[in-house]
This record gives sequence, C-alpha cells and structure tokens, in this order.
Amino acid sequence: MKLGIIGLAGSGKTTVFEALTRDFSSPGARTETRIGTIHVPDGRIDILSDMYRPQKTIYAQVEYLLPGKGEQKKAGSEDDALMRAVRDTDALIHVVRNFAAYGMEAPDPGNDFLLLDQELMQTDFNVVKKRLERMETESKKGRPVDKEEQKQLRECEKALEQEIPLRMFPEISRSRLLRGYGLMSAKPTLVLFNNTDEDEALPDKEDIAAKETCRVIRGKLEHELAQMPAEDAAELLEEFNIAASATDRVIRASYEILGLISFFTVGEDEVRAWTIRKNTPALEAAGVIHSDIQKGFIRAEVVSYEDLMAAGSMAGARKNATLRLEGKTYEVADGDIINFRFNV
Ligand SMILES: Nc1nc2c(ncn2[C@@H]2O[C@H](COP(=O)(O)OP(=O)(O)O)[C@@H](O)[C@H]2O)c(=O)[nH]1
Ligand SMILES: [Mg+2]
Repeated sequence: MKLGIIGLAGSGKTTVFEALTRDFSSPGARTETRIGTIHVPDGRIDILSDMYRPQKTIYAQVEYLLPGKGEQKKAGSEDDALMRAVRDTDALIHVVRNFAAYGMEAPDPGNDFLLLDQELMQTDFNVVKKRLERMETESKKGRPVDKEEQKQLRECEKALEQEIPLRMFPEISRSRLLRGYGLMSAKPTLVLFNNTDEDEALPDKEDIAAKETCRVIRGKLEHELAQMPAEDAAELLEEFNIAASATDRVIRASYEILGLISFFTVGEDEVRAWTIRKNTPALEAAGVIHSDIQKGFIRAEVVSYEDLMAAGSMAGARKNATLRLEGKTYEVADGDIINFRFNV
C-alpha cells in the first residue's frame, strides 16, 4: 500500500518524507521519485513480542512516495507532473504549510489546502469529461458503452462541478469501474498541517477539520529528532513538551485512512502483523498468509488482543473460553490473534 506525498512547493514535503521514513541518504531536493518503506508502529506487536520472544518480529508496512523535483507543484501552474507522479498511489498525504518562511507569503493553510485540492478536482474533471465525451461518440456510432460506468462518471462530473472532492463519496472511491482512472480527489487523503517548532496545535480551520482527516506535524522539529541519537532526542522532546514523536501518529493515521487493519499470528519463531482491509472474511485473511492455508481452510482459532492480555496466555484464553473457533465467513477484527487450522 502506497501513499503519495503532495503539497505546494515549499510546504515541507521533503522534510516530512525524510522524517517519516528516516531516509537521509541523499538530503535536499532530488530529481527522481523517492520511495520509502517503513514499519507501522504498533504497541500490541511490541507486547506480543515480549510475550513470545520470537526469533522474528514483523510489523505491518506502508510505502511513501515523494515526487521528484521536476514534479513540484507551483500554485496555479498548469503542469500536472505532480498528478502523474502520484496517480498510482492508494492514498495521499497532503502537506500544508503552516510556518513562516523567508521569501514566502505569510502562512495561509486553509487557502493553500483548497488551492491544491481544487487542482486535484480540476484534473479529475478533465479526465471524467474526456471519457464521457468519448462514450457519447461511441454511443452515437451505435457501439456499446458500459451504462453503469457512464452513470458513475456522470455522478463524478456532478460532484466536481460543485467542487466536492470525490473522496466524499464512498461508492465512488471504492468503485471498481472507476479504479483505472486514478482519480486524484477520490483517493483517501490525510491533511497534514506542517507547523513551526513552537506550535503544536491544529490550525483553526473548522470547515476543513469537519470534512477531512487532519493531523499536525512539526516537520522541521521531527526531521531533527529523527536524526538524533536517542538521548539527545529525549532532551529535545522534553524541551518542546512533546510526549512522543508525532511521526508514529502520522504513520498510524496513514494506515487507517487506507482502511487497513492488522491481525496477528504468534509463536516462538515469529510474531507478525498481517495487513487486511476492514470487513475481510477469515477465508480471505488466510490467503494473505498463504494460498495453501486458504485452500485447505478448516477453522480459525481466534482470540482478540484484549482477551489474550486479560488471560495472560493462550492457555489462559482457552480456559476463559475467549479463544473461539470461527468459520470461513467470520469477519476478522483489528487486533485478532489467529491460528488457522488447515490441511494440505
Ligand atoms: N520553520 C519550519 N520550516 C520548515 C518546516 N518544514 C519545512 N521547513 C523548511 O521549508 C523549506 C521547504 O521545505 P521542503 O521540505 O523542501 O518543502 P517541499 O518543497 O514541499 O519539499 C525548507 O527550508 C525546510 O527546512 C517546518 O515545519 N517549520
Ligand atoms: Mg521537496
């Protein structure tokens, strides 16, 4: 699962990307796209790992994609290289400048957000319109068109004419028929306000906060923190009155906007988080681990993370009868610890 980092030039995309991925291998602006794969922090995995002392501990992962320098977006510029760079991502992190910078206008995060968001919508509008026109032509020539696709495209057109981003319509965001178009405003989006070091509050933008998933990061500060030895970082955290690094929260939020949850497998060789979409049935979850487990599925032995903690051990959970046997259609919940029974 891949998240594209977008934002106006100078909003702090590179800074945020490096703070999140801890990739400082080649600082500064680069011409090529950068991709960073990182662990999704999860305290439950840490505790399960303490409990089982496995040889390997494996966290869920997400990927961040930072468009290269040639793909910078200047406000109002026609160039859609930025859009092309992130077209294939599953979600967006929209970085919004909320700090003063030399040679730039005073921060206006609300306006900046809307500006780029409108450009996403404009890009989508052009795609949708072109496609609808083509369908009309085909239709006139008596060739068959997919009526359902056409209907959905018209819904997109209507929403975009009213400047409503397509992500506000879950049916559109999830539509299989529209997936191939890479519609930008349909992607789940995390709005990330990039604040100055001294400011930890979300900007007072109720209109945006009411509709969007918003988080705040002090990009420059986090960038410094991420490069420091642990003791120095602890000192800085204290100085700036930070309970914990914000990057963990942003990474978790990235995972959540993708609609992803984790189930766990545990044992002495491996404690591992597996990534699935919400509402995934047990049979499909089994297939994430291995197709053989899916094919030979018998039952899933399931205990929730909380129940396992309450019982103290798997044996305790069995005794408490919180360890359950579930069938193929059971909807796996976030934090389920599962042992699949299967035959090959
Ligand atoms: N004060 C302050 N400066 C920042 C912050 N984030 C980035 N900057 C600075 O803003 C400039 C542009 O940042 P950069 O990450 O290159 O932005 P990009 O063009 O979106 O990639 C750099 O000089 C950064 O050091 C921040 O949170 N606070
Ligand atoms: Mg940059």
